[in-house]
Amino acid sequence: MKIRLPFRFSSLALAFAGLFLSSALVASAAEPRVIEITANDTMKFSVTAITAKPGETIKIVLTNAGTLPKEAMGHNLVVLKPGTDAAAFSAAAVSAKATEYIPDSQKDKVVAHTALLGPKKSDEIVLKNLAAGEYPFICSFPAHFAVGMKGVITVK
Ligand SMILES: [Cu+2]
Repeated sequence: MKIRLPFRFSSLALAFAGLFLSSALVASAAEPRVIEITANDTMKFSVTAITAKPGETIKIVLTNAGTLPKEAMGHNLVVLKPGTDAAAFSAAAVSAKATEYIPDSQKDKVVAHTALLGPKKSDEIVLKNLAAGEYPFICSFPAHFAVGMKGVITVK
């Protein structure tokens, strides 16, 4: 009995270590990397370049840190498919107020988008299992793209 005890303890310890290790791995695979982006009344995204690895899942949290009303200074973050003409998307968005500046004619170009946010509001999008490519992102509120509310997610 005395001889077998240490063996039992060590195998138990190993089993526990294995459990901890596998649950840690599962947790890290399930938790996407979070990228916090703010926008404000000066019409700028705080982050304009994001890099990710193919297969990675990222969560983008957009916060409108401004104070002006949503009707005058709303912000969203629209991730477009690689190769999309972001200027054309932005131009079409001007007449899409009813759908919060996501034009029906361009919907097939959208990977994901946040809601249109008024002051002090946040929304998030999760981009799962990203394929390699350069994904433009813009704020599609009228004129904001032209002023520079744009960026790119590079997956490579
Ligand atoms: Cu904007």
